[in-house]
Amino acid sequence: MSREVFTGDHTYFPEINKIAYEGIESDNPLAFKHYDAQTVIGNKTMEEHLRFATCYWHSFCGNGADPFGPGTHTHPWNNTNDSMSNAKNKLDAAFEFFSKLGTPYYCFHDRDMAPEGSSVSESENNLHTLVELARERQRSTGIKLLWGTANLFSHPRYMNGAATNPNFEVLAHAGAQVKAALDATVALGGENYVFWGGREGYTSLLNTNTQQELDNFAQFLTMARDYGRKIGFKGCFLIEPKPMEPMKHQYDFDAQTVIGFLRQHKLDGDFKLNIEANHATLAGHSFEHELQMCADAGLLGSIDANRGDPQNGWDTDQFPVDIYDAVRGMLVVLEAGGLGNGGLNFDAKVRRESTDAEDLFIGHVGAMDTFAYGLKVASQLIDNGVLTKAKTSRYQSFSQGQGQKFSEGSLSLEQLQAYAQTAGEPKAYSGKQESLENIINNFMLRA
Ligand code: XUL
Ligand code: CO
Repeated sequence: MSREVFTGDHTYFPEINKIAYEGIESDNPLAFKHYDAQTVIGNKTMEEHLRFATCYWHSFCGNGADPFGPGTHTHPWNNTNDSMSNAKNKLDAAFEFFSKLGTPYYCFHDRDMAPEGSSVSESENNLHTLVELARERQRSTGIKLLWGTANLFSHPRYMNGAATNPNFEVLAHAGAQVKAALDATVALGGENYVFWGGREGYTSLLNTNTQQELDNFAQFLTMARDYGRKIGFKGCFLIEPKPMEPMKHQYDFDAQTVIGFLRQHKLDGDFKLNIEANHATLAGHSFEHELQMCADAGLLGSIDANRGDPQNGWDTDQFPVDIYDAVRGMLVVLEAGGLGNGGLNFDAKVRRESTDAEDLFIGHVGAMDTFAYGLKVASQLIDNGVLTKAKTSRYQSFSQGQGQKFSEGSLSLEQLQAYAQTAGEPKAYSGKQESLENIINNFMLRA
């Protein structure tokens, strides 16, 4: 067991050292039990498979405020009256956190990193100043940008949407913000650029022309894609589906809705999807269902790893600790060939009542262990082949005889009818769900 001595900055989290791997016998809340960055699973290290990212907004901007009361988390980087000084301090705190925790990536919205100014130009200048500093911190720590994005939902001007706003003046502001956020992402070597459709949706059909809003949305994304490619962005554009909240109807409802939209507007060559676990469950799906829909379409881009609360119908953004969910999610990811340019971004926040500075580290440590465990078990299941074999044999009637002809498109409906007439009543085959579930449990209990 190596105890790495942390040589970086100790200003904002002086009590916390570099988080080390101590193995499953450890009781240290500030040590990894499963995540050992350099352990090789299959053909890659855990670090390369999982590509963990810390998110800037929940970790360094959120303060525990809710609709019923103000923040409960006091951040030492917010201690002056000057928003630019606070933003610079926050950047230092963020890079101290990433370095101590060992997430190789981070993600941010423009307004997380730099405050909005009183004009488009002032906002752009603020962002530019912070991006230059972030570039320097990235260079000195080796930490990289998984994705950048623009916050097109907090400012009151976006109350009726950004790219789907009924007023062109607002859409133009959103365009200016996306341009600057793309410039920032490229300057920081970002590997992806995300669009989460914050207020892209509507509340009432009585005042909404949905067709025009969706056409405008596609036009806006096309312009952003063209500009990104023009300035040399080689990464992936991502759309993050969510069915509701803040709007009643969100246009990017779920994976299949977004996949259809991207294909309809010929954006599927440049865009993939960023699947968030809590958004999946809000849409009435499971996390792994959403991942599978993307994988089937060849559009699995990245993951916002978190979880909802089974009793609450809103986006609680809790740290992912459900090891079963992680196994099922990682099975889809590994079978799809991995995350590619994407990663696992912890779009998660500590609870309002979790007020110690160490809680933010502990939340991430548990989440990283959960996915490291999921990766280990999923990889063992795939190597064993038991699940693949069961699935292949369930569909084997399409690999031979008339079934194969059907799959190849060389049977007519009349031929299907003629076949059914002679074949007799089909034999019943068990789906074996309980058996497969028990196999997963057995692998988990042994891991
Ligand atoms: C909101 C959400 C966002 C996106 C980025 O529910 O998930 O934080 O991930 O805008
Ligand atoms: Co998210």
